[in-house]
Amino acid sequence: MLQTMVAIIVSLVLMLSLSPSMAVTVDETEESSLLSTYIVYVTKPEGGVNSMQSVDLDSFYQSFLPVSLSSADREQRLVYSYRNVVNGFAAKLTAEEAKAMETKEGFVSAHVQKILSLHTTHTPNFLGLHQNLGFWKQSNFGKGVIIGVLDTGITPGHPSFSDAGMPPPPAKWKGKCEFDATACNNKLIGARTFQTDSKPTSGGVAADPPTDDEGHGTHTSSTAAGNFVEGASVFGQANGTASGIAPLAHLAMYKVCGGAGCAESDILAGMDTAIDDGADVLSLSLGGGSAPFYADSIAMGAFSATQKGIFVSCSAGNEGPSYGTLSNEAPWILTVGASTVDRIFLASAQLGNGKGYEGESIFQPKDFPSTQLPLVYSGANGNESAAVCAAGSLSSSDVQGKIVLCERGGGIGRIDKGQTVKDAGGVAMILMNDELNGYSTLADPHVLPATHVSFAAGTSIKAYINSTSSPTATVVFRGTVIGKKSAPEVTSFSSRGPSFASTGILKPDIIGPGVNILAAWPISVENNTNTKSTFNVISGTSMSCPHLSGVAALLKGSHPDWSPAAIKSAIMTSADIVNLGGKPIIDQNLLPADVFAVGSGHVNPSKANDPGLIYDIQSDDYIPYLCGLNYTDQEVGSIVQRTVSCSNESSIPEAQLNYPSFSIILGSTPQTYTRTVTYVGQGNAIYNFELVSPEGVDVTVKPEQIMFTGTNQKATYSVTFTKTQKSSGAAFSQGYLNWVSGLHTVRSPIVVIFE
Ligand SMILES: *[C@@H]1O[C@H](CO)[C@@H](O)[C@H](O)[C@H]1NC(C)=O
Ligand SMILES: *[C@@H]1O[C@H](CO)[C@@H](O)[C@H](O)[C@H]1NC(C)=O
Ligand SMILES: *[C@@H]1O[C@H](CO)[C@@H](O)[C@H](O)[C@H]1NC(C)=O
Ligand SMILES: *[C@@H]1O[C@H](CO)[C@@H](O)[C@H](O)[C@H]1NC(C)=O
Ligand SMILES: *[C@@H]1O[C@H](CO)[C@@H](O)[C@H](O)[C@H]1NC(C)=O
Ligand SMILES: CC(=O)N[C@H]1CO[C@H](CO)[C@@H](O)[C@@H]1O
Repeated sequence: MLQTMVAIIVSLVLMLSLSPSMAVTVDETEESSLLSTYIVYVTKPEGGVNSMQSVDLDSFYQSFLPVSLSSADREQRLVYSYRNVVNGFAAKLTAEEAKAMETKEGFVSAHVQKILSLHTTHTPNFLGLHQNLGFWKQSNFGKGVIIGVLDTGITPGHPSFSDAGMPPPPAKWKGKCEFDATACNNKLIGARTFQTDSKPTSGGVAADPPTDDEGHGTHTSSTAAGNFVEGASVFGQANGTASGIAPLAHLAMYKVCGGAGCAESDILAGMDTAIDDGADVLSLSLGGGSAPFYADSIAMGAFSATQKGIFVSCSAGNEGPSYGTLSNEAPWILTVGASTVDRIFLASAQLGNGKGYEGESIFQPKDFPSTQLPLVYSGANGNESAAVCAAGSLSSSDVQGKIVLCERGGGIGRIDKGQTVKDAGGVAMILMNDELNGYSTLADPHVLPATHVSFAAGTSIKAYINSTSSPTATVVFRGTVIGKKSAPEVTSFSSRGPSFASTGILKPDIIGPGVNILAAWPISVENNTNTKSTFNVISGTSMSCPHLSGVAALLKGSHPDWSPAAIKSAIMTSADIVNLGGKPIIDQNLLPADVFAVGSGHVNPSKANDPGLIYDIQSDDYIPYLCGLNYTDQEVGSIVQRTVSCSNESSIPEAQLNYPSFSIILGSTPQTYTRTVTYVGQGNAIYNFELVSPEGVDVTVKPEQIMFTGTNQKATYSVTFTKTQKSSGAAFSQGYLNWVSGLHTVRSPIVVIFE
């Protein structure tokens, strides 16, 4: 988008300087090219915007636009009038016009919209959901719940979006279908496009149907709520019955992303509409990095959604494994990191010295011979672009008929590296990780026989190549293998905490399946075996987010009275912290993953359905929290959409929010926080605490026991954190607090960051 803008300006400058006679005709274009889409926040008019007629809302917002414009022009410039998500609008303005607006009464702030990016079968069973028993059946598969997905569009007619067995949408549903009348059904109950930058708009209504040209939105939608599809596979791998996590939930697509990314004004418009339409859960697999919540449109929109009882699940980002790389950090959002499942698409690199290294590929040719081939390292000549198999970098190397070892990285796509090898006459590729990605490998639809191996394996393979005058290797394809005991593992790309926007809230909240996820795909994925498929395997926190959106829909189905914070608490306090083998969850280095990687742990839907205790939060509880972040009254007011005076509110430190986890920034002064839990079990219950104190910290909990005699009773406890004398010098340390009854363990992770 920015690049396009720069390109337009550059070409205009060229045109103007080279052919002055054209100046007249390009003049208009030049003027409009200086218009940017601004998000403008204003204070609410008397009586609020919610009750206003659309025309009145439009004219109220238009009153902020330059008076010099004709009313027709003002109508044109107003891109979106927001009703629910924020007090504000999106409009096309020049920088001068935006500046001039600042003096208008009721103006709060304005900024040029940012462009956010996407965070790009077997998984229900991996999550303990089985078709004919337990929680899945009990939850009615999310029947009657509506999941709104904000993404790249959807593919109507795909078998995952069949409405077999689906009831009509609930009466409250007000959404629209912008496809041809027959494309929507009882599964896909709504589909709309919000794409201001892809085409001219009149009043913000785009003419394009919300078709998915990319694949991402079809994949995420079917992950959250795809219907059962038998015999789903990709290139013959992962063959089985595919289904979303909430296969009987309804879907509504809000297409807010296009080729250039996802524009803030469109995201806000999608959320605004989804709130009006009657969605129960919103799923956003996109983001734009950390920002204060008043400047983070997803956080702003999500607050309004949450206020209306809508659950919002978002991807954590793919910027890992470095610390502090999260998107979507607001405490009212469920922030979802990505982990592996126990299924691998096994392809082993088998060397001439008899050693073998396990790797992955989704493309598994049946006819690839197991005979040894000459093996070369692409970077053997010391050329860095050859080492990462950049396009054309191997054209002068002799790789004809050979198997080539390429390194990950250099900004070159993993599949593109294979194409480079193929173009240069190579017959196969071993793709080795860089050090940062460690043991996290991915199964890709490679264009030639290939395997992706760890950094450690790659280093050994390099040493082998160096040790002999005629190194050889081959790739042995072993197909789909299920039951990997170290799953779930946190994958390298999953963004890590701490949260910049609010370090006193531990993020991410949860991890879920996000690596090598099979789900619906619009176009046939082609490969050189000529296999066509309407499913694809891709990876990202984009893939883990809709798993959690589906889980939230199941919980909403089984507990219609639970607030978004209650559903979130249930998911977090019941999460698993061990893998299938009963060992601590590990990361890309095969080391125990820390809290900034896993948050509360790996989602366990059946346990989340019966959490014992809930840490609930009401919308108004966020006001003292936001004041405690030292936001101005106006900033807090624009998030919560009402007039707030922080000096009148009881401001609280971030860690005092009734959150189901603890993130404490600790100096020499002891700190005490309280939490209030609500009992959601049956009958009497006694809970005792179980504590693992973070190293270097003394933790005391009062009282030591809490008792309940009936459902929905509340109890408050306090926790005091004191730094002990001996300090290991670590930047942070972690532990956890469990409340344990005969039936439940309610777990809260603790992280203490040392000042
Ligand atoms: C998938 O499994 C089904 C049933 O087991 C079988 O009939 C079908 O041939 C398999 N498809 C592929 C592509 O392996
Ligand atoms: C590496 O190889 C590429 C492609 O052959 C070439 O363009 C580039 O100049 C080389 N770089 C160095 C440092 O030799
Ligand atoms: C290969 O061997 C040479 C000479 O023994 C050594 O300098 C070099 O570091 C080795 N390279 C690798 C990748 O092991
Ligand atoms: C807010 O300001 C107070 C007083 O200056 C300070 O103690 C506190 O740490 C600040 N909070 C945050 C989140 O920055
Ligand atoms: C703050 O409290 C004072 C005294 O109670 C009151 O007069 C004032 O209106 C309040 N301000 C806001 C913005 O609520
Ligand atoms: C990406 C890719 O290599 N696609 C190939 C899939 O197979 C067809 C038919 O053989 C080729 O034409 C494509 O190039």
